[in-house]
Amino acid sequence: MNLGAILRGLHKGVASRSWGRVWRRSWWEYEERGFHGTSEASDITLVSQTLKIASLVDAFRSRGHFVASLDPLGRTLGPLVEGNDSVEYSEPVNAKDLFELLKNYPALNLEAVGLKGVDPDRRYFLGDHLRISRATQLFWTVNEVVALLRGSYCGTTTVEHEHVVSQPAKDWIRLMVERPQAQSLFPPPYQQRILHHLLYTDYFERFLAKKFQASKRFGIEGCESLIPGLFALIERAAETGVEAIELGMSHRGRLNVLHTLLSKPLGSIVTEFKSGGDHQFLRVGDVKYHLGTRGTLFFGDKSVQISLSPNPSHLEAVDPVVLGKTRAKQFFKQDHSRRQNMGLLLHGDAAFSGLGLAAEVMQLSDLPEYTTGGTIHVIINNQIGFTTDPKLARSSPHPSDVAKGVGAPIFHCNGDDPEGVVQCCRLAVDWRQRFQRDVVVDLVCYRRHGHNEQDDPRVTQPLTYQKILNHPTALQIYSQKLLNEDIISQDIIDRWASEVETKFETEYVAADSCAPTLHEWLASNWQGEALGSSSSKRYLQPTGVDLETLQKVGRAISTPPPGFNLHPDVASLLKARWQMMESGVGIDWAMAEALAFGSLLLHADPTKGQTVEQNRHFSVRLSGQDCERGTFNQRHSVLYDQTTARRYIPLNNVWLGHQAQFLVCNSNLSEAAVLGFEYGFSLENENSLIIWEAQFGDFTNNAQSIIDNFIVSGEEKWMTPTGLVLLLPHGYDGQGPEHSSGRLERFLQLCNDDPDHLPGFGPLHKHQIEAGFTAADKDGKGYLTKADLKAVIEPMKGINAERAEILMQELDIGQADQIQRQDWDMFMAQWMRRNAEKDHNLCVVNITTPANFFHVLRRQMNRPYSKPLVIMSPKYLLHHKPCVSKLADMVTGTYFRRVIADGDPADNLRNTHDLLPRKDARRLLICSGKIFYLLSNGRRSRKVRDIAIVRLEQIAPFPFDRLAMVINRYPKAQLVWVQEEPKNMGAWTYVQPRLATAVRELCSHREFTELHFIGRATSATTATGSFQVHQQETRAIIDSAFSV
Ligand SMILES: Cc1ncc(C[n+]2csc(CCOP(=O)(O)OP(=O)(O)O)c2C)c(N)n1
Ligand SMILES: [Mg+2]
Repeated sequence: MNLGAILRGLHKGVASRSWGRVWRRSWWEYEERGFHGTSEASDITLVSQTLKIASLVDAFRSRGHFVASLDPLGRTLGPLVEGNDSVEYSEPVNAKDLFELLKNYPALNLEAVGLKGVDPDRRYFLGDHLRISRATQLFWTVNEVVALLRGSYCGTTTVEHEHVVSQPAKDWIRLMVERPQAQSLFPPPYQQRILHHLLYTDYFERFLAKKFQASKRFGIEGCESLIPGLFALIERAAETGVEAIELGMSHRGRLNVLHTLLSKPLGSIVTEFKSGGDHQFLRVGDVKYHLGTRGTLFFGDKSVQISLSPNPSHLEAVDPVVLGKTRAKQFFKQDHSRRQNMGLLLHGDAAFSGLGLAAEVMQLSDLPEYTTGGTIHVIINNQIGFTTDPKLARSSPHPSDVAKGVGAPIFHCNGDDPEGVVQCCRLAVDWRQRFQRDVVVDLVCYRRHGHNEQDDPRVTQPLTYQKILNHPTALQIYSQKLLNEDIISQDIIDRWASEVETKFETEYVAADSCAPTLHEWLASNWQGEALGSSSSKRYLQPTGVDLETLQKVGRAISTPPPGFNLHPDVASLLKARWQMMESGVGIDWAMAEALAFGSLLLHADPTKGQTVEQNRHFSVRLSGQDCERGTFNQRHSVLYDQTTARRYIPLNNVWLGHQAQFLVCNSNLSEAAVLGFEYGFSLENENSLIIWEAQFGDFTNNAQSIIDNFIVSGEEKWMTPTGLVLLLPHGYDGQGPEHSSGRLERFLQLCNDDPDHLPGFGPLHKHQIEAGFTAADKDGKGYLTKADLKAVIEPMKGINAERAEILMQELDIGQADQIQRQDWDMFMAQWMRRNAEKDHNLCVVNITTPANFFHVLRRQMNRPYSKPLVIMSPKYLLHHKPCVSKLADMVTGTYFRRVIADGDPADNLRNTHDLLPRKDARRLLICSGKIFYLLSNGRRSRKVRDIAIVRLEQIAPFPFDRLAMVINRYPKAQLVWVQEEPKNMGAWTYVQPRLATAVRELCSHREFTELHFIGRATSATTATGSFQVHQQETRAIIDSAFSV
């Protein structure tokens, strides 16, 4: 039987209503016999006509979106005819056939659209090709196909899904959208609710526009449907089991989202508008359209918590942070299905298509250790970016096209059809909850005003804005529709409008009397922290660990499971580790790291009388490129069986059932996305050590906005402390410009400590102390009462408040009835000095001993505040024989050393024997990091006795006191800073003024106070590309360090 006969048979089958049987039989016969018999001309015609219709179906599915009515301003998608002003488009070249067809529909000129010969009245068999046919019909006229699919793919909503990889997922989308579109999907009460949301949104912007004409608010006008869309999205999420949503968005419509969706009181927003610059004593956190908030939305008996992340201006930078937070929530709440916690990102059209970070973040979406079970992306596609038209902003038809790379379906919808927007948002949730993959809603709209409200957009887009001026609002359009359909009355709309206006006015007036309270002030200022309002539940604990525990960890991580077929190199590595534990000496860098991780993971051990307070346990998450093995073949945190490729993670087998989890994840190749993700992860729970490792430190500059705008400044801007650790391999080994420097100088430049004053004595501190007094002395008496002081301390319960009380007693303040200004100043200066490290924004270390590395990692979890930690980690030292420590340097009683001098207990080389007494040293070399070993070796080989070396292990916060103490031990020594980096890089520019301050303030009686520099000459590039030149430069540094 040939294909024509099969089709004829199918037609007969339908006539006899036994089509299913005929279908199966016919195809069976077709396959059995093959299609090589002679065919009748009519059969061929039928086949070709059917195929043409099938192609038409495919055309709608794959290219219908090109001709869909997505633009509220009525333009079709296609190349611009001319100019920068996108008001005129030509017909789309990529869907000309569909364009012609729909333009003339329902009068079909079949020939003109490639359907020549198709019988318009005949029903053709499309079988399974149209999903809807499963439930309803198998035979279709061309007219029916067009009617159905133009509604599904060319109306005010459409979906791009051909790029979705999984066939069942693709089928699901077709099933959802290929349906008659004639009637609204929503019952009248639901439609009324959509209208009410639109009205509220619209009136909110009008209200702010009226009250704050001269302010920027980045209003949502032109995309008001976003709000009903988001309501629907969150509601559907609640219905499908979502309990919490992490939300990230940029400026556009943010105030509306904050108020309308997240219920941020209008009074607070109004106060923020009004108070810009009023309270000079406040270190203002950030502009109002960057601030985050939280809110809970209730839907019947279900509720969803929404947490809007604060973000910087850098568009898309918040994306990975939000996803890291989402993943952390899933981890800590044990949401294994990832269906209770979800990420939601709102993007601008220009940002989403233009900024690579959006694409980099999407590439995390299906990676086992980074997936959040699908993110919903909503693009506020107002078809403009600042003053730039889409034509000039991207090289793809839609702004959403980058999402196709990860197989995310893309629902496009016209913002003037709020029901379509709502429907797309609901479908996006259903997709996410069903398939656990990313999905995009491209909300096509326009921007009614300029980029901000002070901008006149007609300057650059005259024709578009002429059109927009005459274009009715979404509220007007939708009101009219519901009025026409008798779903609402004008009276009700008027009543709603007046209620909303009254509400806004009332809250506006009330905002005037809403003065910031002392508590609010504390909550947004340094002083809350300084006085101990830290919300941390951690305590200051020693970082040394008892020997028995160290050995337990060490042995566990040196032991493969029985029968495990190790790679010979790994086998010898484990053997060496075992020996380190047995001998207690020769502990190398990687082992020290593993011991730090392993000991942090362990629960309290009651057999040793430990309580949870004494021994908190912490999960550890290490993420970065190739970090499982380690770029330098040092870590081997995952063992692979050489015959089965089975994975085994020793650190998860230290004490089964009594330890937290160690997560180690090789990441994709994006620095910005992964670092942002880990930063986000670190924000969710302070009781977890989160580490990001760069392949080489150099590559961190790809993530600069995450560092500048979040890690080092987030706490000050948004009160979001982080204890994130960055491991940045750094050091001059002759590997060229891009494998030498972790850009130490950049991190040091970001540190907020004052180079010219000891902590607590700088002008900023003085100003803050002054402002604090004024705020506490509410009625301007000129002194504080005990009650005033109590009001400052009262809100801060717990150990830190106790510390404040103790200090007050020590300084004899707060005992008298009146606390005078000078008492307050002294108290605060002392307090700030004692809390110096806590007031810093970043800790930067360049460590030289494995034991100190062990301690600094453990310290991160054992102090009552979280600060980001940048570790310039070694490469060459990982396998350098002298760079080892003893187990004894990690046991109880030992701790992190900010400074290590010759002969100190923490000096792992302990080579003091040949040196002259300290008082006779003629030079003190001060250095940091790897160069110490070169200097030490140079001194020994030259048999120099009168030059001492001190290592600055913690560079920032600068250990003024410790270093001064060491310097004072060498009264006659000339002070020389030695570094391997060029003079305009490395730590020099940071160290120089601080060391000068330390010497001036704390070592004033010494003979030499000047500081000399030895290092590479200033340079544009970090390092030479020639190994020989590198060696010459290194030799020159060492020679000058020991020259006469
Ligand atoms: C990384 C970055 N580059 C440039 C800017 C400056 N900028 C602010 S808004 C904007 C236009 C954004 O357009 P779009 O993403 O479409 O959002 P819209 O304002 O249209 O809602 C630009 C270029 C920025 N904030 N961030
Ligand atoms: Mg835009």
